[in-house]
Amino acid sequence: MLGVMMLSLVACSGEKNDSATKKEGSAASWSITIEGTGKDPIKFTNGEAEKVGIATQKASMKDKDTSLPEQEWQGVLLGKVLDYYGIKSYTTVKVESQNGSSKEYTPDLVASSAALLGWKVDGKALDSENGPVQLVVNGKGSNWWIKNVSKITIVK
Ligand SMILES: Nc1nc2c(c(=O)[nH]1)N[C@H]1C(S)=C(S)[C@@H](COP(=O)(O)O)O[C@H]1N2
Ligand SMILES: [Mo]
Repeated sequence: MLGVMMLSLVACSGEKNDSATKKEGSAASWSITIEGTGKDPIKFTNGEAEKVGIATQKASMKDKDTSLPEQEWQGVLLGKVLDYYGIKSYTTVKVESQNGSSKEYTPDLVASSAALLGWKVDGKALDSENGPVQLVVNGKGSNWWIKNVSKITIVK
């Protein structure tokens, strides 16, 4: 009986994953710290991302006057993540990588659908150079696309 149930679960889970440890929708386990909320730091994980709601949308990077080829990204909208945690008023949102490089984003951009915390591009999980999670900013240059996102700071 249990065997049958497990089999049907496997059969029903949509997407195929490379490894049994990977959850559907998320490429891998990851964690991003959200600070500056006035409360304890938040541990935003791939599991929480599924609760926020996974988005699949096109994005293209700008390079000088041209748009690079459109890619299909899977991730969560940055604005939706902040909504999920009830984070409302702020001056900017700072997104920081593992190596400490960062950029600050305006409330308008954060609330728009252009800013996505992405972990999959064109159906493939990000490599270790860019991922596990990269900030994707549709229509902006590469300096806006922070790789290896590890911390988000709410600047009040
Ligand atoms: N983690 C991380 N992401 C980053 C940076 C960085 O130093 N570290 N630099 C930014 C800048 S200024 C640029 S121009 C692009 C460079 O990305 P590329 O090497 O893939 O062109 O990454 C952006 N994202
Ligand atoms: Mo850069």
